[in-house]
Amino acid sequence: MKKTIAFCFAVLATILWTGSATAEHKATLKLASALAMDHPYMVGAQRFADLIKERTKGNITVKLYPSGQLGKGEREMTEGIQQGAIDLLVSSTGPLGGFSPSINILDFPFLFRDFRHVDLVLDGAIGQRLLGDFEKANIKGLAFWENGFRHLTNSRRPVKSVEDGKGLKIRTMENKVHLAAWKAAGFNPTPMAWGEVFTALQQRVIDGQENPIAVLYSNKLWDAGQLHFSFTAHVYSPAPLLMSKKTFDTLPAPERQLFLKTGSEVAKFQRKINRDEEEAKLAEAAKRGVKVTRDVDRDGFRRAMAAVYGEFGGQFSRAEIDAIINAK
Ligand code: EAX
Repeated sequence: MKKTIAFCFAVLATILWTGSATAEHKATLKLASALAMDHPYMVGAQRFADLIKERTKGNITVKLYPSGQLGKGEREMTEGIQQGAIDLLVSSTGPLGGFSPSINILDFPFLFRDFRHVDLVLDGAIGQRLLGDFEKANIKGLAFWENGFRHLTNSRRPVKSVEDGKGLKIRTMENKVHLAAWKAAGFNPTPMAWGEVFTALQQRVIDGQENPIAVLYSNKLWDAGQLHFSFTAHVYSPAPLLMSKKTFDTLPAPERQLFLKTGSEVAKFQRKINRDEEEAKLAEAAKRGVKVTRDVDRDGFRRAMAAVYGEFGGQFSRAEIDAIINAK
C-alpha cells in the first residue's frame, strides 16, 4: 500500500514539475538595436515582442532598447549578446564578420541583383547555413531581417560617377571589405561605430556615409548636412535577428521553436515595410533639401570596387560566391 502511495506522489510531482516548467517559463528579455523606434528594425522588433507576449500568454516579455541604448555600435552590442548581457539584437551584418567569419560573404559589393535575389538566397540553404554558423560564437541566428540596399550620401557635392566622389572622406562600418571597396574606388574611407556618425558628419570630420534610405530618414541625416544622395545600391545589408545562445538554451523546447518561428514570420513583415516605405522616405528627404541623384554610373562603381573580390575572395571559395551571384 505504502509503495502505491509513494509512486502516486512521484508521478504527481513529476507532472507538476514538468507542467509548471513549461507552462510557467517566465522571463523578461532585452532586445537592442542601434536605430530608433520609427526604423523598420524596431517596427519589426515591436511586432516580434507583441507576438511573443501573446503566444506565451504573457509569460515572456521582450523589452525594446532602441537607438544604441545598450551600446554605441553593433559590434559592441554583439559582444553583449555573446556575454548574455543582451538577449536579442537586430544588427546589420557589417560588423558581424569578427564574430562569425562566414557572414562576411554577404557584404561584398554588387553581390545581389535585387530584392527577389536577396530573398532567394537568405531564405534558402545558403542563408540558413550562415545563420547556423553563428552558433560557434555562442550566438543563435534566428532569422534574416533587413537593413536594405546601401546608398552614398555626402555634404560636399553631387556624386554621379566614381570620379565625382574621389577623395571624399566617408564613414564605413567596421568591415574590412567595405573599407577596401571604397579605397579601391578612390574615396577616403574611415571605419566608425554608428553611434559616433551623426556628430562626425555634423562637425564635418567626415564628408559622408553610406546606408539604406530608412537609416537616412530615421536619423534625419539632412540635419547633419547630408544633402547629396547618390542611388549607388552598392551593397545589400541584411540584418540578422540574433539571440544570446545562453538565453536561447534556457528556454524550454516549445519556446525555442516559437522564437525561431516568430523571428522568421516577422522577417517577411519587416522586409516588406522596409521596401514599401523607401520611396516615400526618399521623397520626404528631398522635401528637406536632399538632392537625389538617381542616374548614378553604378557599373563604374561596380568596376572600381571589383578588386575586393580578389583581395578578400580567398576567404571563400569561388564556388561559394558564384552560388550566391548565380542564384536564380
Ligand atoms: O544597422 O552601422 C551602420 O551603418 C548600420 O547600417 C546601421 O547602424 C544599421
